[in-house]
Amino acid sequence: MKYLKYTGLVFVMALFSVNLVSAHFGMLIPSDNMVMQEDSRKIDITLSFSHPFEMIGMPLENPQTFYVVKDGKTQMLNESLQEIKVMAQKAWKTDYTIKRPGV
Ligand SMILES: [Cu+2]
Repeated sequence: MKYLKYTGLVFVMALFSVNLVSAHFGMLIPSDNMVMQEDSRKIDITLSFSHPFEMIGMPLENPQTFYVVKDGKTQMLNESLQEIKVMAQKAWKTDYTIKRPGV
């Protein structure tokens, strides 16, 4: 019985790790994850789609909507998106200027 339980656990772990490694992710990565007082207020945001653990890129089509919401107000960022390549596949980039803390 003890053996069975252990086998079950290993099986669940194997299932989980296989899922994690073969999973694909939509990634939105800022060039700086903590903007301090003395840092530039302008950050780059990269949008991509891939299997990052295997370094396999997949094309990300131009998003229909891409925006920032602050105090219930929506700022559209679609027009600022520039096409780039991430892991040899179509991806997007934008500059975003932070105006004040909390944005
Ligand atoms: Cu996938």
